[in-house]
Amino acid sequence: MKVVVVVGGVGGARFLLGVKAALGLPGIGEPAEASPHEVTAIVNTGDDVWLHGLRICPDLDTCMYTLGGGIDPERGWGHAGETWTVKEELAAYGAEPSWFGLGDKDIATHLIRTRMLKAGYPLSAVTEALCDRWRPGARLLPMTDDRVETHVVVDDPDLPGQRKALHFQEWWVRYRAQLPAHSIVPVGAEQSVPGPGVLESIAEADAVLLAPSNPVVSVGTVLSVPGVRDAVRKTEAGVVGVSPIIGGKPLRGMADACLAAIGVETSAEGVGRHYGSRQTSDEGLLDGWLVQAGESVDVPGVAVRAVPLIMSDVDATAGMARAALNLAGVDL
Ligand code: GDP
Ligand code: FO1
Ligand code: CA
Repeated sequence: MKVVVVVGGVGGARFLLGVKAALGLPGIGEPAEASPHEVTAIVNTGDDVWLHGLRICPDLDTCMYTLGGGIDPERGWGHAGETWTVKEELAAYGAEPSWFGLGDKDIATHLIRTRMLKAGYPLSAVTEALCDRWRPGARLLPMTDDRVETHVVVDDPDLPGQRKALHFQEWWVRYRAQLPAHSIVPVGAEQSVPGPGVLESIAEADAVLLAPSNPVVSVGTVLSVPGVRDAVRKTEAGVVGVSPIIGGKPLRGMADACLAAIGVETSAEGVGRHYGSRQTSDEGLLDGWLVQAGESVDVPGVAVRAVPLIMSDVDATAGMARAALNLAGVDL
């Protein structure tokens, strides 16, 4: 069984743990063993940023550390047991940006990535090399090897009456998405091409799942890479999405600010309709849509099922993944 999952960071990574468990693949710390099942994650790289001369790939690292057992579970990003000596030293120099914290252990990842990128290796090869250590038990494919960086157009906080495009990280981390977004743009996406294996894995999948990731700056950015949306529309696999919105709110993070920017209501129904039906709409993606148990949602042309969607532990998440795979027509 080949399962492809479109993911961002925390929501995507936690969902991947459930997909692996649903397929009986080894969990964190368990030895790898032969399996007929294979999980491929297509990971958003629009959050990526150059800082202090280092290439940071938050969603790839969140997936890698989560599946590899190194994530800080409370923060949801960076290493468990992190120390912050370099951050403090940078602050003592007055080095900017001071609003983004790189942990000491995390910096080792960025040093290796940056060195390999500068030596000419594509991000996909760098990611594979980093995964040799973390052994996530799923293929982590960057959506593209090209530079795509999400920017957010806001009213300039320093120059009244003017607009300014901020890197997504500045909007999200520095301003906590509190500056209303006029638009959210994946800069570079139009010229980008899908990373190695991205289109092939979608075409060959038995099921394609859209994780409960941010619909705009995670799943939406992956879909903005030319060819990806088409591949999802055309695959013979069933395509099922999982709502990140429960009771009209994102479970964590500021996805509501992103949805407002593209004029989509923050509700399971709003996001389901935004993704749309593969059968009855020209741009739509979904055959099935999972929403939280008890919610009543209508998405024309899409089979909607309501199941518990809180990823409180791996067992609960595996239940969600089983429901998604089942709705995609896969018998486990
Ligand atoms: P990010 O890149 O770290 O922001 O993470 P993602 O884009 O992968 O996922 C963020 C989304 O995950 C948020 O919009 C949350 O609503 C959603 N999310 C987080 N935890 C849960 C959960 O337990 N259940 C569901 N259904 N969604 C969740
Ligand atoms: N998020 C924060 O809120 N503050 C930080 O200082 C921060 C640092 C950071 C470093 C490496 C990394 O991989 C992620 C980091 N994040 C931080 C999380 C991350 O930038 C955002 O939550 C995501 O990009 C949104 O998905
Ligand atoms: Ca992200």
